Amino acid sequence: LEMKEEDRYKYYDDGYYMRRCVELARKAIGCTSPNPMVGCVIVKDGIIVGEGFHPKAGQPHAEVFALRGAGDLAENGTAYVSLEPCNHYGRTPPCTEALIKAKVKNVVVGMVDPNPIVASTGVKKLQDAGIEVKVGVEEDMCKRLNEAYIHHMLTGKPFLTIRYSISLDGHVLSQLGEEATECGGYHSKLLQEYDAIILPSTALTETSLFPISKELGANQPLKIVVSKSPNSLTQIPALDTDAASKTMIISEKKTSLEPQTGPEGIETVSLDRISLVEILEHCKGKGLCSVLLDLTGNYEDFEDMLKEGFEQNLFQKVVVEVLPVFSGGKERVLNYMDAKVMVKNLISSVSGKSVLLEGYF
Ligand code: AOF
Ligand code: ZN
Repeated sequence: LEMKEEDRYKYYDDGYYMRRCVELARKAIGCTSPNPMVGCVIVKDGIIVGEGFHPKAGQPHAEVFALRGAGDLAENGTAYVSLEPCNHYGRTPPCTEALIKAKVKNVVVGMVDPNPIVASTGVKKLQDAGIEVKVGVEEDMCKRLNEAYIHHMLTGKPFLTIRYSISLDGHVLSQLGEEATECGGYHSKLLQEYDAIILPSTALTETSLFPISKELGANQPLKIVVSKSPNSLTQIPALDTDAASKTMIISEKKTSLEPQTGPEGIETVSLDRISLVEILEHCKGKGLCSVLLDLTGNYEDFEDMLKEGFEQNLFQKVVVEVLPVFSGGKERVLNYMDAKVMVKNLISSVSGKSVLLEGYF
């Protein structure tokens, strides 16, 4: 059967173009907070004539880039957007107006924007202008893409994930799987997704434990270092100013770490008792939308926070890496509480030689 190249695309369905939107949106992982990640494609006669994604808060929205690429070809075309087009003047003008001006015929939306100043008004505005709008294509995928943004928008609190590695004999491990220790591995990618990561004090001296990409434009999450013992903090090597501005040290008052004794340029916070709720409050105050509690390295100081997190339902998500090893030795388990906690929507995947499990609370 002979098929012209351009006809090939006519057989793609809405889901195909929406998945492309999500793929485009993910190019800005870690860079858009507090804004969502959004991707957009403009399709004319089955062919993608314009593509775009939202690169960073303050910069134009996905639709603007896609419409720019499409030019006059947008007229009578279909716009696919992973999130409902905005209908307000924020840092940028409303995308609904740009779509109406470009005379698109159809708009296909992945999910409604939970932002109360948008929340379905974008869809209505387009419909009122005579554009046919379809909502909810690849909705689960679009929601997962922006799980932190949605949670933060609806609750005003940062999205909190707990991560750790375990062995086949069920011990919690202080190290990661081989592939995960390098930049580009799943761990490094995960760190990129969060606005802040809570780490044990060993993370400051053993930087290899947290392979954060230094690539230009890569997200540099705030490192919140938790330490109960002041000794470990005096051993911190001088950090460059860039890293220092992205590091915060949390200690307990009884260890009497005065702010001025902290390494230069690093914000130090001392609390009566190290608590996850208080750390989250600090993050909220800084406008951070997502936080990762990472149990890598010497995480003994985290025990109270684990109890607190489970008892007070503070976690939204768990990511567990199962390593192909029987670690033997003394048993090391998560010490949190007696009650049973179930997770939902479990997803498993393979990362190098390890298995990754992700679930939601
Ligand atoms: C879209 N397309 O690519 C994004 C949207 O301050 P602004 O102007 O950037 O507006 C931010 C809000 O716009 C954000 O909270 C969310 O509701 C929406 N984000 N909307 O149509 C996009 N990033
Ligand atoms: Zn917009």
